[in-house]
Amino acid sequence: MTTIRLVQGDITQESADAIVNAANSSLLGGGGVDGAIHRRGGPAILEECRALRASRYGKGLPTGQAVATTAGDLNARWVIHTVGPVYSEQEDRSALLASCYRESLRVADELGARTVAFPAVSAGIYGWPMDDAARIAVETVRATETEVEEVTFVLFDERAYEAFAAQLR
Ligand code: AR6
Repeated sequence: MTTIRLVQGDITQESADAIVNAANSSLLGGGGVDGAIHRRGGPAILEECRALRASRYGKGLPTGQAVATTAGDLNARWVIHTVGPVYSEQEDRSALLASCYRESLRVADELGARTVAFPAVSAGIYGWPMDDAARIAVETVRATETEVEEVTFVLFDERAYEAFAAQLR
């Protein structure tokens, strides 16, 4: 059984075996959590991302997939980069968002990570409505078979925290 915890705050201050980044397929950084992780984690993360682009992901990391790098100066052993879908009103992309959580946990299992911190993937710049993003996140983690013992959702503001708390009630 995986325990789910909620924390309100900045994920770059969290300690966990693995911290998940809401990246984009370029793996070369951006705004939001991605920017914060690269700023606080330092250049080692970007260096490894560039190497991954050069070796395995020349066309970018596909949406819904996940890949790990070092965590640089963060209080973690690894950063797991996942690419959430951009929200669309025309098309149901929720399977891709669920895949981000499932694939991140799969990568965590491969690494042997037992504690994993997630942000609310896609619920910022990518526009996913927070209540629905929280539902997909919690349902998917609950439904995934994993060796990860503790998943912490680190929510940036009270609104996000409340949306996740409602899913756990
Ligand atoms: N700690 C925890 N949560 C945070 C932090 C933080 N330091 N900063 C922001 N959030 P977003 P996305 C919240 O935009 O929607 C980037 O440019 C934020 O309030 O970071 O998946 C990437 O490179 C929101 O609730 O990720 C991509 O291009 C949630 O984290 C694109 O943004 C996710 O917001 C990805 O967009």
